[in-house]
Amino acid sequence: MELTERGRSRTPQFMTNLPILIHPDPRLKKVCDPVADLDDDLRKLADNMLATMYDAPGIGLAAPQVGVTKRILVMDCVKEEGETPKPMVLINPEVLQSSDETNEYEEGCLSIPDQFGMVTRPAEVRVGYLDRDGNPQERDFDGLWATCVQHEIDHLNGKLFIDYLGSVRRQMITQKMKKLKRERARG
Ligand code: GNR
Ligand code: NI
Repeated sequence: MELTERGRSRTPQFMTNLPILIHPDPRLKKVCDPVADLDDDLRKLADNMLATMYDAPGIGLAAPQVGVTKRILVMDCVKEEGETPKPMVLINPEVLQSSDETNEYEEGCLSIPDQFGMVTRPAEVRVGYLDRDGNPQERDFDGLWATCVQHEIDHLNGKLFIDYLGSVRRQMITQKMKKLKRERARG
């Protein structure tokens, strides 16, 4: 496996990369279950999700993308090389408030490789969640962070960015992904 510069610099050896599910997959369409108690296994899962995200590389990752249908997401939208990374773990996240102002962003998804589409979302959101230590937090996100956290929370509700596109474009992307999966399965 080839590590990116980000992956090499940020992924300690003891963390593991997890395989990322490709759309279409029934696990990507499920409404995920809330985390009832945050134990060491779930903390380890979150750490492995961060390692997987940095290695991909991506700016966010939701548990269903690695086959775990629980309400856990990780993200780090610090994009510039050389800037201090800001890994975040959000458990049971909930959007508490959304701005009327919207942002349009060309979104992609690690579960829909190499496909992109414009999605309009609230420009700012206030999100409540439990952090990695199980402490309740409330935080305002804007810019790319706001887009990303809403994209990830959508995953926890079985929703993908292509669900915001027209049905013709969505079906075309889905057909491409089916073909990609067939090719990968053949090897
Ligand atoms: O890495 C990712 N980039 C991205 C770009 C625009 C909007 C959302 C995202 S999230 C995506 C990683 C991913 O699929 N997370 O679920
Ligand atoms: Ni995604």
